[in-house]
Amino acid sequence: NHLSIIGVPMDLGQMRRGVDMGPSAIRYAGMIERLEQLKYEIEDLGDIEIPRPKVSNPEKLDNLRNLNEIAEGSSRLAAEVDQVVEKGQFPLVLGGDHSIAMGTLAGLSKHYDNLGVIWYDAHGDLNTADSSPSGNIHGMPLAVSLGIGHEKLTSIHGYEPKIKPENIVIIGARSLDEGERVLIKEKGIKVYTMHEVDRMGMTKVMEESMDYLKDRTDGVHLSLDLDGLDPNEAPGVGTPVLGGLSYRESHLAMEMLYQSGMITSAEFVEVNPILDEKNKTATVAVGLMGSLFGESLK
Ligand code: DIR
Ligand code: MN
Ligand code: MN
Ligand code: MN
Repeated sequence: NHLSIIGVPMDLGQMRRGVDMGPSAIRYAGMIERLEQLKYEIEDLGDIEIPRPKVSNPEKLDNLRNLNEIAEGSSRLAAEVDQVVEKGQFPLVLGGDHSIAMGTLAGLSKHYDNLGVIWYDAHGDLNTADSSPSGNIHGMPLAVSLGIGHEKLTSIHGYEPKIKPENIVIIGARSLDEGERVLIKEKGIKVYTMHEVDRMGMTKVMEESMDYLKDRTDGVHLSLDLDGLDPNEAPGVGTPVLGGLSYRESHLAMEMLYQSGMITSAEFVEVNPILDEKNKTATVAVGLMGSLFGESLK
């Protein structure tokens, strides 16, 4: 019942500045006060230091923009997350763009034989330098964590792979690149696209996802990209995609995860207050944390 909060002011994994202010925006939206009411012991460990790229026009080394800085920042995050888990505490990581998930998973996964991952996102984040249309590393962390990608990234924290394809569930996908579709098929990764959410309803999607992960994993990390939600409800994200998960579906999902008791770590990423409307997206993120940590249940 001890939450350790780690901010990661990372904006190098994509092209739109401002997402490095995500951790501040989330704190400003009242996260600590909200979680304290839920009888958790909260420790805010502050922000990880992220190296700045040396040139104003970021190098797109091998179609991997800011590779070295991201690898370095992720290693620092991995070390911090590792320590938190070592102490038996729950790591709650605040992004920052989604490239930080490579570091989070690197720090977590050595503590588990079969770490499960729920990837709540409009995107698959399963690109490699070869398949990426953008060269943006925030579109690659799930592939990297499977051990697929540039060695500087797959080897973060000194081991690979971090996770197994059969321990992943992607929820909310509606923008998948060709190479990502191939990888999903090839590895048999479980995906609930918006089509399935619409057809089955969020209740069934979550029941199935949790059933699926329950027997095969010994811990489950929630990696929640705010662009999984519809941009009407979470406008402060760098790559909005119409037709997303609703506010209510998302709260339901968080409440069901809380009731299951299976979540052992979490991260909330891609909050960009510069692109936001009056800090709406950070406020949504804090609300979802409230539900994930048991707010709405008596
Ligand atoms: C796209 C966008 N698939 C890419 N990815 C995003 O650049 O790889 N991930 N926005 O969150
Ligand atoms: Mn993402
Ligand atoms: Mn996304
Ligand atoms: Mn390798």
